[in-house]
Amino acid sequence: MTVRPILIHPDPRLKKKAEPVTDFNDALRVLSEDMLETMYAAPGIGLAAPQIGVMKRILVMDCIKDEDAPKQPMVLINPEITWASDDQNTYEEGCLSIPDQFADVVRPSEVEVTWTNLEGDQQQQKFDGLWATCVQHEIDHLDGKLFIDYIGPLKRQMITRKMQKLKREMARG
Ligand code: K2U
Ligand code: ZN
Repeated sequence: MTVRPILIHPDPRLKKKAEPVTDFNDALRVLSEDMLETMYAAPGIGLAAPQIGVMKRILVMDCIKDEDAPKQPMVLINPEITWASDDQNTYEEGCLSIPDQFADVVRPSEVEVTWTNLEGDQQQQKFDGLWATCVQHEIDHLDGKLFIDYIGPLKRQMITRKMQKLKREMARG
């Protein structure tokens, strides 16, 4: 298992649409394990493959925030939202690819998602609460969409400039 580096916005790979997964092989299993290890190490409650530079439609989630509770890791391959509630929730979102920046994002409070699991079986589940926010945030990543795409252009530009400065400083080491 390997903790992989997480791409920081702005990065063209974070704006590209990821490709459907077609090979359910051991490499996919290793990728999902690396994604879960990278997510827990961040720490985070979700991670999408494009965030580690892999342009494949796979995401991992574990929105159990209580450290003492048992972990509930989920691996969603080729996920699709098949239903979304009219009722909406506002959540102050962050992103592991846009560190230390937060903004209120309004999303449907409940979604139904279908996906394929690592065994290649079709799954379907309704998510609500933080799980609903997280799965929508991660599926957005698979479509090259970031939470800052939901905020005004001025705040988005300010955040992008902060990240460009951060990357320049990181490059200097
Ligand atoms: O995709 C990511 O960048 C991981 C995101 C997932 C997420 C963002 C907003 C709301 C829910 C999930 C986070 O950075 S994981 C960090 C985190 C931890 C607890 C609550 C919210 C976000
Ligand atoms: Zn994110």
